[in-house]
Formats: sequence, C-alpha cells, structure tokens
Amino acid sequence: MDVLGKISEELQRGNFAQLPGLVQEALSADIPPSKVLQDGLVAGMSVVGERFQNDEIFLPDVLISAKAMQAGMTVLRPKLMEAGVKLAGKIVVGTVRGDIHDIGKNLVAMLLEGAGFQVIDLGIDVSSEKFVEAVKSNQAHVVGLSALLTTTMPRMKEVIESLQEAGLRNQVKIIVGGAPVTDEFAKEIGADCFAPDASTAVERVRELVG
Ligand code: B1M
Repeated sequence: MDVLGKISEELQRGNFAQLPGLVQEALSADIPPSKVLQDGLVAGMSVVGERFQNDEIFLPDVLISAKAMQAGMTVLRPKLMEAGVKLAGKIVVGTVRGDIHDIGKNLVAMLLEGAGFQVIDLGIDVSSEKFVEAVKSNQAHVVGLSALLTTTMPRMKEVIESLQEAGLRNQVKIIVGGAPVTDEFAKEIGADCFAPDASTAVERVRELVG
C-alpha cells in the first residue's frame, strides 16, 4: 500500500499518533500537499462517513477518526499555506448555532488559508451576534457559514438577517456550505453562493472578492 493509502487506512482506524509521521513521509516523497489532503485524509474521512451512515461504526469511532484527521492537518496546514498567494482577502468562517460539526468547515478554512486568505475561524455553535461582531471588528470581505444538520440550516438565514439589520449586508459576501445545503437553499436564504466542497469553496470565494 502506498503512503496515501496508509494515511487513509490509519485515519479510518483512528490511529491518530501515526498521522503526523505518515503525512510527513508523504510530503518528504514530494507528493503535493493538496494530493495528500484529498487522496489521503479526505479519502479516509469519506469512508468513515459512509460507514457511520450505514451503521457499521458508531459515534466514538467517528470522533477518534476526526482526531486523527486533525493530527494529520497540523503537519499539512503550513505546507498548504506555503503554496498559497498571501493576502487575497479576509473571511470570517464558522459553524452555525446549535451545530458542532467542524471537520468540513476546518477543511474549507484550511484550503482558504492555503489560497492566501486571512481566515478568522469562530469555531462551532456560533451565534448570529458573534458573526456580526466578527465581520464588523475584522472588516471582513466574506462570511462563510457551515451547517451539517437539517435542523441548523435555518440558522444561516438568521445570520444573514442579522447582518442586514446591522447594516453590514452590502459590505460582505456570504458563502454557505455543508452536506445538507444546496444551491437552491442558498438562493432562497439570500446567500451570495454555495459550494459543495472545500476546493469549490476556494474558487467561489476567489470569484466573490475578485
Ligand atoms: Co453527525 N450527523 N451528528 N457527528 N455526522 C451527520 C451530519 C449525519 C448526516 C449522520 C447520519 O445520521 N447519517 C446526521 C445529520 C442528519 C441530518 O440532519 N440530516 C448527524 C447527526 C444526526 C448528528 C447528531 C444529532 C447525532 C446524535 O447526537 N444523535 C449529533 C449532532 C451534534 C450537533 O451538532 N449538535 C452529531 C454529532 C457528530 C459528532 C460529534 C460525533 C461528529 C462531528 C465531529 C466534528 O465535526 N468535530 C459527527 C460526524 C463526524 C458526522 C458525519 C459522520 C461526518 C461529517 C463529516 O465530518 N464529514 C456525518 C455523516 C456524513 O456526512 N456522511 C454526520 C466529512 C467532511 C469533510 O464533510 O462536513 O460535509 P462535510 O464538509 C464538506 C462539504 O459539506 C463542504 O466542504 C467540506 C469538505 O469537502 N462544506 C462547506 C462544509 N462546510 C462548508 C462551508 C462552506 C463551503 C463548503 O462555505 C463556508
């Protein structure tokens, strides 16, 4: 098995202590950081997602794989950033209130950093007020909202309304994403765009600030 296959495999097993070394091994073999991300870490996490969906594994298994993903990212993040062009714009990102899923949001944040954006990551379970405050204090160009639950998708609309009420809507562009989110939903709530995955999110954000 090649090193990318090993990364995917160990991530699925939740062997987080192995991940930094394996990612380093892949980078030392001159495999591009974006390939290590897509064909190693993301590939492994996708299998974990499918197995969880099919009830083949359970929440604690998923959590430990998430920890392994983060362990690999600590080594990969600086390399992705090195590859990027600096100061492309400022973006505030976060997972909306009531939602604690952050693996996808972290990927989006990481690729945006890699593409040269300054990312202000507010984390998980972020209230509308916190988004508004961060946009104001950082003079952000873009806001990125993530939601993984059908029950938290409506929170995205609330953030947009709060930005409107604060008189900031005309100053910022809004991108939304997360597994249950669609292009149609994005239009319905008045977002500027939707991205189905992290790479597309970078393309869309580039278009938004371009
Ligand atoms: Co949860 N969970 N979870 N979970 N979880 C889902 C989302 C679910 C589909 C699983 C299932 O039942 N089949 C389901 C939601 C059902 C629904 O609403 N339709 C679900 C549920 C029900 C729950 C709980 C309610 C379970 C419970 O407690 N009974 C609970 C909710 C907690 C809460 O948020 N309040 C819960 C908890 C958890 C864990 C904590 C165990 C863990 C999260 C750990 C963490 O994030 N740190 C977890 C996980 C890991 C999952 C699954 C298995 C995987 C999600 C993931 O990380 N995918 C997920 C099932 C699945 O998706 N197959 C599931 C990998 C990640 C790379 O993809 O996040 O989609 P994703 O991100 C992609 C794109 O969506 C996009 O780019 C990313 C990269 O390509 N994207 C954006 C994401 N954000 C974006 C933002 C953008 C643009 C693109 O612009 C800003």
